[in-house]
Amino acid sequence: MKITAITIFPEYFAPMKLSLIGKAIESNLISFKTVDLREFTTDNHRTVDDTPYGGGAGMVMKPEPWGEAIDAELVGGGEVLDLIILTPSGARFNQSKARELAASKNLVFACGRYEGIDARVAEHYKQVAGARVHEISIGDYVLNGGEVAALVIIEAITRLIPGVIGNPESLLEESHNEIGEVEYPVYTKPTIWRGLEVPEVLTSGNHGEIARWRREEGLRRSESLRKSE
Ligand code: 6GU
Repeated sequence: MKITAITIFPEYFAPMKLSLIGKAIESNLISFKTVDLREFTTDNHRTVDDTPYGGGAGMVMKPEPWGEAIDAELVGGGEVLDLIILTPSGARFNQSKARELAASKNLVFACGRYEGIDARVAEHYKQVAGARVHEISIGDYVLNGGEVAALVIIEAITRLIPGVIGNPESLLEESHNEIGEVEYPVYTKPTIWRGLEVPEVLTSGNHGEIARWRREEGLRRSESLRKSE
């Protein structure tokens, strides 16, 4: 999988060299690069934004640099390009979208800033053969830009790629939770910590009882989460 992030702040992606993702890049399971959007401007000030048509507060990202930067990722690519446009007004990201995108060979993240990217950029690439456009939000709150959201999505996607995480069994356990069920509470040694004990069933050695307890605790947690939503 090839991953590209187009941004005016490439430094935001420094954490990509850390931990499991960093190792996956080193071992060529995935490749990652940033593209500085300003490299695709043509004026002396390297302008990427302008005032909104129709008026209003804030600035809008100009379409031309985005078009040039994204086109550069399309050339020579036999693989379909999945263009992910990060925007608070996109479709909410979830585990099933992560699974869908984990099958991509070529992911390009367009990290908008200010009030967003001129809407014609998404419109244009929806009509381009060889590109699939995904307008995505990571939740109901507003961030300063798409960079942090892109990092979230990259982590959710790459850990689904075979070989990226050390223990594939944990992926199997998690897959039970895609219908919105959260996981059961977990414990490790010591059995008593600050007066709090590990539930007895977990030290009983009775695997049937343990499985049942975990199922019930998971359900209990999901129910109380749903009520607080
Ligand atoms: Cl993808 N971008 C921005 N700017 N804010 C967000 C978001 C994305 N997802 C939630 N809030």
